[in-house]
Amino acid sequence: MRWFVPALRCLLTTLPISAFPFYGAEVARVEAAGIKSTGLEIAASGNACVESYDFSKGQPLPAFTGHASSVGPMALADVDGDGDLDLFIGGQVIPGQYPLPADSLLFRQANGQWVLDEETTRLLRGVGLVNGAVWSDLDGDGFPELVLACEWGPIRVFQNQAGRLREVTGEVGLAGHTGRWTGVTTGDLDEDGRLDLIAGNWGINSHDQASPEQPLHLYFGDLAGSGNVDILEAEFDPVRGQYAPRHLRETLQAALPFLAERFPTHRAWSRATIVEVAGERRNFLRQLSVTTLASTVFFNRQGRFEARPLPVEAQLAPVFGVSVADLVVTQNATPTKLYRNVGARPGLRVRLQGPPSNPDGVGAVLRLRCGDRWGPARELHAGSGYWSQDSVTAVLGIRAAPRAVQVRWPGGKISEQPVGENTAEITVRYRAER
Ligand SMILES: [Ca+2]
Ligand SMILES: [Ca+2]
Ligand SMILES: [Ca+2]
Repeated sequence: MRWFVPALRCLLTTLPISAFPFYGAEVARVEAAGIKSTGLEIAASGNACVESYDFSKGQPLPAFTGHASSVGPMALADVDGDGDLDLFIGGQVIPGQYPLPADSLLFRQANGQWVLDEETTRLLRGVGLVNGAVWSDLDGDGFPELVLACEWGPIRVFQNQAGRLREVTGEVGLAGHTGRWTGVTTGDLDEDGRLDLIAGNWGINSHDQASPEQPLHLYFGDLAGSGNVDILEAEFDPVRGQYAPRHLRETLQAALPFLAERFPTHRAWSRATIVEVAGERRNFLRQLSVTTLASTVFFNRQGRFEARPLPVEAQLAPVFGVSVADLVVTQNATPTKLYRNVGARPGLRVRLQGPPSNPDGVGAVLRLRCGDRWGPARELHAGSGYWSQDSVTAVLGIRAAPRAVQVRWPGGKISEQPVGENTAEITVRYRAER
């Protein structure tokens, strides 16, 4: 079964994750020798492969090889700075084994063919339940970092060292911010030229609460001895200072019949801790924790990230799509919210004309100089969060007389183009000799 997700994107962002067995779609023009133009990759379930679609011929192209994890988000960028786009394929879940971590993949283009990057794919083995992925040049060296929104895990960051990835989640201060992250994108919210992270989470308007002092725990393991993964949701019992099962005795008993014998009364159940519920199977029990459920901005402070929760309106429901326009957040069953960056106003439309293998300039970082001051950095993404994708046309805010647009192309080349005072739209072309 396949879904043509883009046509349904507005609808799908309002639906819960459990409504669909998979998701993920990526639209970018991919033009290189041997690779068909104007491709659309579609994530599919079943054998968990990815297919591309040739719009010009109206037919599917050969599929990417599948793997055991169900495909989630995808993101395109020129990872190695050689001019063509490379494809990250996120593993969202291993069918039937939630919440065990899934594998993700990286394919690179080489001589017009997609080739599995085995070294990076090894690095991404068991990387987590990936709900969102974005390539973004967080350190400004021309090579995009890989940023992953992981459910029951952190926002993971892989630094890109001239095409080779290395995980720096701990070094940049993100390891402790575990959440049920639903999506991630980047944008320069404080206008310092460095790209900040904006990450969707489940919000704080539910019975689940989490903090570093009192994390939300999920216990899982083969409790019934059946070879399957059983899950125990837990909540903190402040009276006994321990974690207790959150569900009613009857509910859990249906899945774990031995509980009826061990806890014959509701009174006994009311005093049960998670460890007691697991009983002699406690050694099979594993635990995941989240320290925050707030959708959060992480400001980029030169190698470290500083967390700041989004306003309370963004916390009312789970966030399933994040896009920087100003900043658009789509939530489950609530209207899409637009957070206006009050420091800027809509202005100059900028379209890039990149090299033939990356015609839209995906991965380029744009800044507009007005008067003597550079405005916020804007990066062009192909894929990011959960069923959301940014436009390849950037609209850069104008607050004084515009002077010039600077473009940092994938690979690090920088070009600058003058802008007239009354210009509404310009195109910046990539020139190989720069
Ligand atoms: Ca490349
Ligand atoms: Ca970088
Ligand atoms: Ca910034």
